[in-house]
Amino acid sequence: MTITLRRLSNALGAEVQGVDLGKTLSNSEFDQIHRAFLDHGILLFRDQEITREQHIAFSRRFGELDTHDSLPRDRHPDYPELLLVTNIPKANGAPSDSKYTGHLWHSDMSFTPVPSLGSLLRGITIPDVGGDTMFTNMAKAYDALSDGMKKMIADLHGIHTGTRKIADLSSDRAAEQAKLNPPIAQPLVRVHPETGRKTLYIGEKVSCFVGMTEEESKPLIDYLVKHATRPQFIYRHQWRTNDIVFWDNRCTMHIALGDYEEGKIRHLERTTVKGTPSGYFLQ
Ligand SMILES: O=C(O)CCC(=O)C(=O)O
Repeated sequence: MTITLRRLSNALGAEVQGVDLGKTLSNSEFDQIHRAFLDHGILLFRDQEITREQHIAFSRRFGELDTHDSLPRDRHPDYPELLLVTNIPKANGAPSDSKYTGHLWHSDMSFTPVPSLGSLLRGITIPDVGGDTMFTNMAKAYDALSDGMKKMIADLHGIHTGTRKIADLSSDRAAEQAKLNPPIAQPLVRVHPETGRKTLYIGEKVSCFVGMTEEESKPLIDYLVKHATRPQFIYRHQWRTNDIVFWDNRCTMHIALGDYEEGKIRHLERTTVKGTPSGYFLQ
């Protein structure tokens, strides 16, 4: 296979062409993909008509896979390595638990002691219009801060929760999530373990900073999220069936826009590669 790259935006992302993820990649092909992942933060593979097993096998080359114990309602009943991101209603007609997955800016598994290295999301059924995902480059966002701001935030820790939009939460799901995933403190500035670059680790699931009240923290959280999501740091992905998007959770953040017509089916499946342990519990 001859692998070529096409950049997706000025800020981040590259499409990898000439790869069939249904086949076992040689070490040299894997190394090229791994290098591209570190260089671009997001990789897009189009036209990958692969099975669940092949999706899992490719993902596993990047590290141990999460079995989604922190999100038990959303995992595939037969494949714990797959997380469902679907609006297909349940058999009893109730709304899907993952209908609103990702509707806040976040980095995957930041609310757990083992935040994710990267996620591989496969588009299976995509609305004809919309249902896009936006990604932002958190290394560039960090670099663009003033020296004064960098100094001020250097030692802060954000408290991450698994909470999502209120409209999303049935009260039993909220209670279950809170029990499974107690609030965890994560450094606001992290060093990417493979590139050595500093990155901002913030998002809309951060409730406050350690040692500060929510009222005190909110203006800074809001500022940093607004700063990190400026257009110059963004790539907006328009999904097609059989796309696989692989993002680096250590240096990017993303949001599912929900910009599609109610009633249209949107079904994707995700593997989550485990990262290195990070953060500490408060109690
Ligand atoms: O559905 C999407 O576009 C993104 C889903 C998401 O945020 C996630 O899998 O973490």
